[in-house]
Amino acid sequence: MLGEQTGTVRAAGGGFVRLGGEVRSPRVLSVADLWSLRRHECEVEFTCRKSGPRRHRFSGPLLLDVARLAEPAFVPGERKDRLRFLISIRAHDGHRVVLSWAEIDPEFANIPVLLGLTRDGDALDAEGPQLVVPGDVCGARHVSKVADVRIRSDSGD
Ligand SMILES: Nc1nc2c(c(=O)[nH]1)N[C@H]1C(S)=C(S)[C@@H](COP(=O)(O)O)O[C@H]1N2
Ligand SMILES: [Mo]
Repeated sequence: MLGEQTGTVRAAGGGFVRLGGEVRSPRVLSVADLWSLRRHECEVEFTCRKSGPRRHRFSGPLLLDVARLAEPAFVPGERKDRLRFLISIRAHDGHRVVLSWAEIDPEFANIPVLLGLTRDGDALDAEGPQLVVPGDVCGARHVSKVADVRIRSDSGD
């Protein structure tokens, strides 16, 4: 459901992704909401220091399209304003990763980061979507079981 629901995410994974932070339109996205967005596909290869080489195929919406649903609090049309923003991704098991907005911004690095809804052909509906960062050498940013996506600006001095 796209809407104003702001309750907590189910503790044990899957079901919902909370989307918030410095945004005009925070929301809780259901798996069905994510499936309703335009899907992209990608194949990634990475090496984990612990478990060795891996290759997976994912499909799902762009993180950019998901993040835009929340209407990040940018100054409209100001490219440099967007450079202050970052995206924090948190998984149900506590694994956390931060991206800069510029990594996914079409006017900067334009990396097609996905929120994968399928991995190797299997739906991830029960555990929740998986962040996929094409081009990464190590697999640690391919965060599975995503629970929270928070958009924030650097307001330090
Ligand atoms: N939620 C979550 N996602 C995670 C991790 C984790 O600990 N928690 N580990 C990462 C690391 S270090 C790697 S190498 C890959 C492993 O992917 P695999 O399941 O294909 O081996 O998942 C990544 N995603
Ligand atoms: Mo890893």
